[in-house]
Amino acid sequence: TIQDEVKNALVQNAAPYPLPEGKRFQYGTAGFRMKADVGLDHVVYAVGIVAALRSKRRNEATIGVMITASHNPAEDNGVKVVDPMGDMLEQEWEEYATQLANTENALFGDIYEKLTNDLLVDPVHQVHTRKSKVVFARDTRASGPHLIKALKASLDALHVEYTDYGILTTPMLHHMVRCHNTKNSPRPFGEASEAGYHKKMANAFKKAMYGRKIKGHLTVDCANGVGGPKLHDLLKYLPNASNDGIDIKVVNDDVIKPEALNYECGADYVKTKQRAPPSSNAVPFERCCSLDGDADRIVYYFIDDNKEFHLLDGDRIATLAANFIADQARVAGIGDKLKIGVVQTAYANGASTEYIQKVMKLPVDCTPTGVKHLHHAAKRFDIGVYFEANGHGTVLFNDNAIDIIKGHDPQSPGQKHALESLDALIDLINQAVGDAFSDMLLTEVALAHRAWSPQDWMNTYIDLPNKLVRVVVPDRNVFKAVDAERRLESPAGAQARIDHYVNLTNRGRAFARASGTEDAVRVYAEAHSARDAEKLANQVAEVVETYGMRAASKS
Ligand code: G16
Repeated sequence: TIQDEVKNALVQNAAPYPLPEGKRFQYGTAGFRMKADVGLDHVVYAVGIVAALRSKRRNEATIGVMITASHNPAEDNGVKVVDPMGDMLEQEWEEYATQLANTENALFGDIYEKLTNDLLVDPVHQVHTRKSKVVFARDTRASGPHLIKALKASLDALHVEYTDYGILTTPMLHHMVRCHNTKNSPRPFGEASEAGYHKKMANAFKKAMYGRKIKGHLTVDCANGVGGPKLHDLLKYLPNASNDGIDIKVVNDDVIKPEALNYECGADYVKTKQRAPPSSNAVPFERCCSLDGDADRIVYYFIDDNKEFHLLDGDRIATLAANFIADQARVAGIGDKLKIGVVQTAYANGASTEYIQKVMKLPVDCTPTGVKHLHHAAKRFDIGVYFEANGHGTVLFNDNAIDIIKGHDPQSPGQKHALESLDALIDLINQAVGDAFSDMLLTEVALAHRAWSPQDWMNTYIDLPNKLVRVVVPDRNVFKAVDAERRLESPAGAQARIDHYVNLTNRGRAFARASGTEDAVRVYAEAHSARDAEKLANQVAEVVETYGMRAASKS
């Protein structure tokens, strides 16, 4: 039967991608992530099946698959699935992905059949009449082409209709997915092509600028990743400095040397080390920013006259964006009609949270790490600004907000300008997912409207000194966090030790949580002084080490 043909093809096509012995794969914070050569091809093959099923379950909507390990080292890679509106795969489905990734080749046919039954998806229709649709892309990692081959192998076995977008940034792939699925809807997202993405961004940028001028140039560190070539493409569409546009200097855009990716540069390096890339030769007060390996994160920074480094991270972008949008809404005369809020994680600097609540008077929500959690929480507002401190985030406008912005009758030229700026922001800001290019242009627009230097931006509030530490333990999974990852539920006793040190620290706050993308536990600590923050971080790291070892010796 046709069903047998499909089941056999699934088993046969999997042959070059066996499940490695003794490995257990888990769909984590950002999909599957690991060293690229220890069975990731098997996982990617399985993800092809997940994407096909997901498409079918959503009435043949287009599903995205992105091959990237973002901020992780060059030898790693990973894969994640993008849902029809360009957001992350629905959480319930992460389990199917995990189950399939851990399936032996010989059982792929049977498990596929079982899932089609469980999910009420017709395996025969899937193949011959109404086809599943998948679009995919990869970043610049050397392991990408092999993994794409594995992906195509399972998509071919299931006769999926697919488009290979080649090399893209992660947010560009999310853009493509949403464009495909909203093509015939009342709110089409745009044109599902690279040019379509660049044009949409550039046009919205020009409108949102509204004749404002950007002071000086911006140096963009592309982490030697896919952001480099794609930013060069975007620049062809953006107005340049001599046309009232933006003067961008691209650095760390070497995608030829694979080992250069994320090495001593990029958003994760800058945020974690709290310093500029060693290769930077920025002069005092020059605006600089760093993207990560797949260009979905961005942080800003500058050095002052004393060569002191100042970081403007995701919290700063969130406050700048929320402030700017709330102001424009007030000027437009629609401020009281819109519920604006900010979503952060436990990594948000305490000073930023206080500033948003007390000075900006906006509500703040806290969620666990992972864009999927923040994105979901941001949907509860008319305009939800969400950012992780590491620079991953965006702003969501719901239908109510869009209707109000587009439908309001301006009573003055001032109101009209503000409404038009807000309208442009809806397109400038990538509504599907955090996007470093879009966040960069939003930041530039907001700074230009305020005529702010990075120092002015920095002056809005004073960050509490903080420290991030990475602790390697025998099994990170014994660390289970609760309360938006602010407390450890297990191992028993560990949280009490952390509390003990926190209580001894002036303005101390700290937490530990297992990373979802690296084999380590992360520790964050903040305090009134840098010395205390460092001390607290080291104390908590020691607690993690001790309890990690203890759990290992028991098992
Ligand atoms: C991914 C996730 C982010 C998360 C980061 C670190 O970022 O998309 O939401 O903040 O990993 O996560 P963890 O602390 O669990 O390792 P990226 O840029 O690597 O995709």
